[in-house]
Amino acid sequence: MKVSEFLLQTLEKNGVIRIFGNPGTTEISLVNACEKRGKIQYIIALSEVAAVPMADGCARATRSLGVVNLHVAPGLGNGMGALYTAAIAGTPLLVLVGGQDRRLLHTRPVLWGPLEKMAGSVCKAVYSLDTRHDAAANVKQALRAALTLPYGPVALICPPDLLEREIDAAPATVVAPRLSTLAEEDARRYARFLTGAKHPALIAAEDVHWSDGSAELETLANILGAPVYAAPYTGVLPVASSAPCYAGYLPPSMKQLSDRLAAHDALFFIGGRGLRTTLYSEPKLPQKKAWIGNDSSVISPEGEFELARVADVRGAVQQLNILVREMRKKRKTASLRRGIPLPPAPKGKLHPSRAVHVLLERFRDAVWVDESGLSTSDVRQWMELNAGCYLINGSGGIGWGLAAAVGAAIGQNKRQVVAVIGDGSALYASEALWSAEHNGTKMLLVVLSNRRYTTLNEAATRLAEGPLEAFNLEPPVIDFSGLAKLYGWRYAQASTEKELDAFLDAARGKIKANTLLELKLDPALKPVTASRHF
Ligand SMILES: Cc1ncc(C[n+]2csc(CCOP(=O)(O)OP(=O)(O)O)c2C)c(N)n1
Ligand SMILES: [Mg+2]
Repeated sequence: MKVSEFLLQTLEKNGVIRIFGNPGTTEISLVNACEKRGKIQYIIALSEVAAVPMADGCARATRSLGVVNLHVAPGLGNGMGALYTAAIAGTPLLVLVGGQDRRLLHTRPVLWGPLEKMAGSVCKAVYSLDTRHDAAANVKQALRAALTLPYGPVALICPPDLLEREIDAAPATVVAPRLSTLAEEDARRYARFLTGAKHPALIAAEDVHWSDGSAELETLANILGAPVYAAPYTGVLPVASSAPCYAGYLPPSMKQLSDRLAAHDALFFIGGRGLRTTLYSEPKLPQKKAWIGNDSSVISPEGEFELARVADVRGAVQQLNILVREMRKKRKTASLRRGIPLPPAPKGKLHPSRAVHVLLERFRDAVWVDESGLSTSDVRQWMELNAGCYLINGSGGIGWGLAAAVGAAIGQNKRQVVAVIGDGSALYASEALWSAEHNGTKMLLVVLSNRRYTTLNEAATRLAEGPLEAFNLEPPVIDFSGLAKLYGWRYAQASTEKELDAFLDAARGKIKANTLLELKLDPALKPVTASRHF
């Protein structure tokens, strides 16, 4: 069979059902093979900045490998920002990069470029189909690497002349190495670490999601009577935010984070590679610390871990549950989520905090994708979502959320997907709206129109003398009804609470056609938790 057929059938045998991509001439043989076999769906994105987050969002929402196809050097270049995000958040992604026909490489054809170098800066490994003899092995090796923890993007460069070559190889499932649970003595050490503490805190990251370990983690928290915090910028909610043990997201600043954790005498990090913070402040985490997770490149936030083991997170937490239960009587988990009163309704206006609150109430069972700028901390304050049902970029790189939500909606077509996106963030890859409509999703996209880069103004209040004119996005006022129209979406707007309630009452928790709901906000009204932002 041709190498392209071998590639496709190997993906099929390993459970892949869709490839997101923006193809070119060099990918025609792959798209052709997809259409002919009719098993893997090739989902067209209108740009690479949309294709990569779509594949990433779909992978996270379905807890499975994402596959994305990018066109040679400029396509890979366009996708690199989002590949960076997938790498930081640790999403398993196989990135099929179209190469250039090697028979004319010596002429420096257009679209040629240093693909290995480019992909190597944002992927955990890069493989290439080099000859007829190693093609099958490299396909399998790239796939195996993508399915091996710690997850991240893995590139496979596919020159079109090689995709057309005949090889004699049988597609098969690949066996990725798995992590094992803790050695018995190590498990006891961890159990002693936890039971020896008066007020331990559990700090969870993406590894919990990928190992499907949120229920076990919740059990551990309940046995210990300990809260679970989501580590700053965790890309997928690791434990149900409706659970009494859920204590919220940690803020991405060491100062604020130290304050939040001050009452704890032991910190148990479950997953992650370290604490992702943004603006500098001195770390102050004198507590004893232990870590368990998938990635041995983890760094301790301050001082040293007492214990650190690479292990299967779900299995290890299950072991700890048994041991800790034997060692300690069940304690009651007191909720550490601080209640915050809603601000009063402003006359004739929509308060961003009240809007976020009511949306969360009405779409409790949805998959939420949040890139709501300064409102993010409000979303986290009130969300009562299931584990795995709240996604953020995880890297700080905006322009991911809208397209990732489209990928999530394509992957989870029975679930309601709600994306809450700032007006600035909504415009980096908005062409993903076309892919949503083309694939028949029924999403709700809420755009928070404050006509500002408000987050940057908030930062400028700390880093400069105050808000800056450059962060003002008017004139012209961006008319989101035009964006909805462009891609065949329904459009609704609300600038008062009454209008928002009317929309939500009519929807009754289920959106029947892709709808862009524009919330027209007064930029002077700040989200009530805005000060938690940095
Ligand atoms: C890829 C990328 N480019 C630029 C930025 C810098 N940045 C951070 S917040 C922000 C503005 C977000 O604006 P909006 O989505 O309207 O939310 P708001 O701050 O108004 O709540 C920008 C440009 C970034 N984080 N990532
Ligand atoms: Mg804005």
